[in-house]
Amino acid sequence: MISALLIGEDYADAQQKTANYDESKIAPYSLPELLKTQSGKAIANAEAWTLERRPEVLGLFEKHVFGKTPAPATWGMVDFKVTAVKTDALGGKATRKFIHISLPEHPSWHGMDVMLYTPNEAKHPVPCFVGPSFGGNHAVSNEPDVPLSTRWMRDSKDKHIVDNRATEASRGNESSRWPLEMIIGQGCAVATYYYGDIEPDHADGWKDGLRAVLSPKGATTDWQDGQWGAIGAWAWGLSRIADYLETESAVDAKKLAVIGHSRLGKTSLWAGAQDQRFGVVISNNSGEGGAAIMRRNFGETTAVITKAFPHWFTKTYTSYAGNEAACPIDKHMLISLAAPRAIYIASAVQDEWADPKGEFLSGLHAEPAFALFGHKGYGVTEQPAIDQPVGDRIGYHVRTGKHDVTDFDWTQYLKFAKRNL
Ligand code: GTR
Repeated sequence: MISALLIGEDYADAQQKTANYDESKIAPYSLPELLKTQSGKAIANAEAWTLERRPEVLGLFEKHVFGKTPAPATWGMVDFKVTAVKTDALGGKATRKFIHISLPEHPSWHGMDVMLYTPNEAKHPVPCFVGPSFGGNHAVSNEPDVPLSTRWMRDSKDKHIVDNRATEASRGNESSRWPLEMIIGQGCAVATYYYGDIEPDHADGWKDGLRAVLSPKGATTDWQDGQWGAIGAWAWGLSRIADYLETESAVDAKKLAVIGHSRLGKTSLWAGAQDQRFGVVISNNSGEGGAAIMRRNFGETTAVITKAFPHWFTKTYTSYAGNEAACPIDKHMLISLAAPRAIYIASAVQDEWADPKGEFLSGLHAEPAFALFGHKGYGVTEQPAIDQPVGDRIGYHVRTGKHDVTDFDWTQYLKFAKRNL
């Protein structure tokens, strides 16, 4: 398997030399019909959507893209332990808590460490953003007393990851993507965890993670079609944070927004699709395998992503490489799974690899599902100008700049979440 992976120079070539970035070279395609069941029955109202089509679409994503999340009986009890509380975090503006989440029936899983910031000024429980990080809690926060993650991380000179471990110099290296003071200043909370707490992000990472722990064959599991991949496992972690937040008095657990960037944007979409406690779902530059229409041959393709990152998906997904038309889903259907809740899709103009237009189109073609509930989508049919957010129940913008999460993005998410939660 390893030898077939698309890595290093081959991956750079796929991005820079062989990928199509020419709109006129996109072959014509037709999207699977959103408001028709697989057996051809028209879906005409919200009830039929909720009872028939939504579960069917969710099942299609389980079967063909992300795999099925095991049933709760598989993991059993979930334990929450508050390990530290600091009431004067962020210069006194916030309370910071660490919560260790573990599975008492599966002690071989080391558990996950959630970092929660809540605003001290709040008089009532507040809305909360829930999202995974690439670099760990110490990378999200600049506060020097945040414990360094001790989990596996990909070596990186820039991020000061040495021998697959974070170092003191890694602190704050993701903080520009998590403007904690701005979020707290707007009266919202934020809860995050390191995605590697669930599973290290490489082809064999699952052997040292939750998927092996929960699988009867452990690290010798031969993953089958329809069984969960890493994205499914990371998304599971987000739902466990929601479980905890239901017990947290500073947070209004009826007002949760799930957020993620890039591969973690794919994760956020999948968490939001499965777990309807997330009233707002946010996809930041999620691209291929996320919000981008897979039938558009622009930027990253199914062939590239399933060769570079097969462990993210269920096995079946690979069979759609170069054969997207055979796949019974496209990503407008992933967006539609948020209905009647609210969803925001964000692109960056220089992030062509993620196909900004394809990300826009998935929201546009999801609108009929929202309309069944009387909700408006974008309110426009063409991709808006740069830095011009649009949308009501489905939000969208394409911002200036590169693949990243910026204050501009967060400004829109805060407005959108407050309006829709
Ligand atoms: C890229 C991958 C994208 C995106 C990104 C990221 O290499 O091709 O689909 O997920 O990684 O997560 O940063």
